[in-house]
Amino acid sequence: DQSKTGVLVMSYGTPESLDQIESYYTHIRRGHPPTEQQLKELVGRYEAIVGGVFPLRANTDNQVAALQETLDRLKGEGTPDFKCYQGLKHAYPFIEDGVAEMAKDGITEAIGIVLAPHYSVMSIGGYIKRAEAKAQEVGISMRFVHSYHLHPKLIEALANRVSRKLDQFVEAGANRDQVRVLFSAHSLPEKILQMGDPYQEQLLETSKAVAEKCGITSWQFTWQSAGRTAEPWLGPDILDTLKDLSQEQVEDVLVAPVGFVSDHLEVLYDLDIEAKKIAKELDMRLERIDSLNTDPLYMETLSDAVMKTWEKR
Ligand code: FEC
Repeated sequence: DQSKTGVLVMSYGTPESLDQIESYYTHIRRGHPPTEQQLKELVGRYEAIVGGVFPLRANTDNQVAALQETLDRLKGEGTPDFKCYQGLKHAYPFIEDGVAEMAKDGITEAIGIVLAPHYSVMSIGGYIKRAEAKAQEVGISMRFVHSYHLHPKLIEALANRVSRKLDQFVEAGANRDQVRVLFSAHSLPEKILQMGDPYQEQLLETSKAVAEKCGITSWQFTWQSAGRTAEPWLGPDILDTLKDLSQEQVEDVLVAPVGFVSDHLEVLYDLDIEAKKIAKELDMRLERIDSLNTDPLYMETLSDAVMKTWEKR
């Protein structure tokens, strides 16, 4: 259908059953299978979050459907009909499958967007490279949204969530200013800094904008979920940050994982289980803001970014 403009909505991807974890992990490791021990640990983490259910699978489906509805609803005069397709980095349907599907439907023009707001050559750059290569192969002209980390609606959605949780701390007897807000995101290898990568700066910009919007001064940024490899990763890691905060006598911590947009392993395990356990040992109260998932403000952020990129074509 040539009258439609494709929207390739890209996301990380997750296994769909416990027996798919090994091939998923092998894909993440660029074809190198994990050791038995590594595999066992990862299976254990998935089992700990929800026992055999992979929440990112349904969450991505829901986000893509909600974006389609939002694009249909906000379509203006002169905007084309957009049709969303899914393309995942490490699971079916892969990025290449999504592009092939668009070609099968006769689409010749498409916009690509990733369900992650901050650009790094190692994250968003990787998605774009694969989509672009496949698009060229099948003759689709594609343009990409590179980041949307300061979109006013994204900042508003995140600020609402931070404020809501701070209110709960206050209801439980804490002083609002004494709650330390920890903005966090997935760590990447330190070498990205030498490459002039904007990832860290964009994350700090989002954190600052959200802090300003909710009028908080007691905040800092920290990394999480660093890979288990020998090379140095960006730090400090949240588990070390919690230990430092305990030394500073901080008792109340609110984590805002602004680098993630959905409930999945890195939030449900790394924060809700691992970080909470350390906080408990340190006698701290740790809460986390709700994930964006299909928040209408997030969907409008995505839809606006898609339309702006289409207008610039
Ligand atoms: O719920 C789920 O099933 C998937 C959760 C999940 C998300 C996610 C997002 C990001 N990652 C990023 C970078 C890396 C780098 C490596 C790496 C490794 C893993 C492993 C699992 C995993 N990641 Fe992930 N990531 C998720 C899951 N990630 C599982 C493998 C075990 C481990 O190391 O913990 C290291 C690869 C290597 O070995 O070379 C680098 C970045 C994001 C956020 C942006 C995005 O969503 O694309 C960056 C969700």
